[in-house]
Amino acid sequence: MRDVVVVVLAVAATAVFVWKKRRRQRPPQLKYGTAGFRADAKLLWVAMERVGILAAIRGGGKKATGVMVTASHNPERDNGCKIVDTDGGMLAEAWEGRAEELARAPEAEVRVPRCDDGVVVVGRDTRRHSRGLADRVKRGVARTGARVLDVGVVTTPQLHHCVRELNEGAADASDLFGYYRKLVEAYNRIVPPGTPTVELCVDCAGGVGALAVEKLRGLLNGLELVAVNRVGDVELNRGCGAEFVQKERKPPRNYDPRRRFCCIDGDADRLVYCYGRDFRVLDGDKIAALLASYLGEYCRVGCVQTAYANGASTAYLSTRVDSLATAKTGVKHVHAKAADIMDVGIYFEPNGHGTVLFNNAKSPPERLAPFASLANQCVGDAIADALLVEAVLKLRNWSLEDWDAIYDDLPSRQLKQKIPDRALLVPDEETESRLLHPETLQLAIDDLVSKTPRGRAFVRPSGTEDVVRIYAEAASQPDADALARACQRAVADACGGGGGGGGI
Ligand code: G16
Repeated sequence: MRDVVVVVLAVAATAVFVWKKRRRQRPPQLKYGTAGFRADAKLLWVAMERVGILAAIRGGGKKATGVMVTASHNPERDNGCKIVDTDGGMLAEAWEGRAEELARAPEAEVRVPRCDDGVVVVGRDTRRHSRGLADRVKRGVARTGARVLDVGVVTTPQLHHCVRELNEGAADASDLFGYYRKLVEAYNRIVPPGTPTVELCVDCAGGVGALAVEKLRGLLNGLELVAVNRVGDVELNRGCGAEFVQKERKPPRNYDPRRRFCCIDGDADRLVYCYGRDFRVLDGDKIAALLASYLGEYCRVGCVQTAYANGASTAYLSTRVDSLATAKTGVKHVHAKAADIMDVGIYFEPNGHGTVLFNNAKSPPERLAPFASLANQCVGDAIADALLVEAVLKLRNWSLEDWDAIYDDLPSRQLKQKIPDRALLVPDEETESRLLHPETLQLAIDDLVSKTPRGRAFVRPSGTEDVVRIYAEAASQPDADALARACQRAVADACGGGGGGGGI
């Protein structure tokens, strides 16, 4: 009997060894998506080591870069990484192809250059596999000779901040002291001491944002932050958080209509607000409108939206900002455009991802200087954005209802559809709101839109989830729902989808 057990164990060990070896030799063909690699965590072990190598190479042996291990708004089982470039922003698009090549290469073909004086800042979210995957990133960095600066569990914007600070000469930004000090000092310069205190519940989606919220408790004039849905209270991003609330338009877990609420996502780079018993959502469009209307009183403001922006927000902004542009979905696209327009460039995707860029950062009008310190200049930052919103609401003396009333959203609906291969769908390069292929599917959508009062709809493959996203808006909610469902059926018919839909 003992011999049989020994043989079985030996066979199992050999099988695992062979499987691991094969996986290293032929890693999965991952695609660099909207915000980096993202997949089921089990598929990422090889890719993460390669990402460590790539990040070190990108620093050129001189500058700091960063890797954040996170799948952000995705379910707990997924993981991924966001690679942070030397300026603290997202990895330059020109490097995405190189990242893909490296992640997909058989081990025997990987050439590792020396990057001895480089630094790679490595951070991670709270997923159970994030620590192990971060270790793989570190192993990749070590292969190049570059130094690893492990900042542990941090929000994505905090990691971006560390990289930028290091490259701007900070000796060490890893304790995040400078990050919190900057937020607190800037906010307290806008909101004076003695301002009546408002409590803001922050639905942290079961993720890392709760740690940042706790750090800020008791430090902000007239604002008491309370972390709701902390790590361990709920399953990450499930039934709570910015993505759930914005897409499903349903209250997050532990919502209390008597309290002021905002919701962030699993790595704390997105923010939406919600309120009331009839549950109203103030999404990224409304945040952009609030900030643009205030800042526009003092300087020239430009705004960048994506095709997902609600038509009513576009109409509102078009009469209030000096420049309004549309970019493809993804922070990397909207950020680049916003950095190029007017004195202040504001971008927010409706899902809550955004920030305010002070393009004349060295000389913002005096009144706006603290806003320029408060707004994260690298990437969307849910915590910084919540402080911006609260500061403007206080300056305006507005309630959430006052803010919500600046315009009425057009009824809209977002759905998802799983299909066997979402690469079949090729959207236009400008705004991703029309399909170049399959043409018949685009014609079918055009036909559905033409029959819907004030209808607008488009479909595009997600770059973070294995789904096709469907967006529809119309004059009434039943019409928007019907248009979205009809587009969903059209996608399934054209691309062979079965099940996996969702959203309503
Ligand atoms: C990421 C990007 C966002 C984008 C979102 C959805 O967010 O940073 O800019 O809007 O994915 O992208 P897609 O529609 O391609 O799935 P996060 O918060 O998940 O990192």
